[in-house]
Amino acid sequence: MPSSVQVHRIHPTTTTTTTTTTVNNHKQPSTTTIWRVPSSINIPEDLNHHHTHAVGPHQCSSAVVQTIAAPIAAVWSVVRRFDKPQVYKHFLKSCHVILGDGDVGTLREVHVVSGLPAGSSTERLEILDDDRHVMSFSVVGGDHRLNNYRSVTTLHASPTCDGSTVVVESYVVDVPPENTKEETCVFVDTIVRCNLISLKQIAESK
Ligand code: A8S
Repeated sequence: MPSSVQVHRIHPTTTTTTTTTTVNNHKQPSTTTIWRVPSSINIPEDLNHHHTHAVGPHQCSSAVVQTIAAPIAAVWSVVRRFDKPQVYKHFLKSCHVILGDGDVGTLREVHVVSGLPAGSSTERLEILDDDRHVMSFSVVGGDHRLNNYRSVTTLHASPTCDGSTVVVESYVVDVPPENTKEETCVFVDTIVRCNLISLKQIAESK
């Protein structure tokens, strides 16, 4: 059966720079990679920097893109609710705001459904831009393996001008010591892809 769902694993453009850092008085080279979404994904110029991540040697970064046949306002009304991620993130069974009132700096604690290598996660709202449709959060604690996770989600009017919305969600995260970058990206991409497919279903039925 043909599917209208469009999800892409992005092959990024990266720039690697080697810098020297001093640890315990010893100079050590360390490599930071700058990750960018490829130009084939038409992200408006003023939003591009949100998907440009500095990726350390033990981190990985990727992005998922999803087209949704609903207006930006309908998609944004779901994405902007930092207090209610479980509405479309079906790996979450609950969410409680532990600090703040929905502005930048608000902290939430989410609990994950059973079967995943995680129990809970404490997350901080980093960006909520209602004009440009940008939201970002970072993981600041919890009981899981995705240390220093940070994601940015931006919504764009589709370049086909058919009233649909393109969602771009990119992230950077530490690679757990016992995993490879590839394994980590496959794991996270799968979660993000499932979330965006569910976001599509909810926004399209509004
Ligand atoms: C999001 C994205 C991710 C959430 C991950 C990647 C997570 O909530 C789940 C399993 C984990 O192992 C880590 O947008 C963590 O929520 C579902 C608890 C952080």
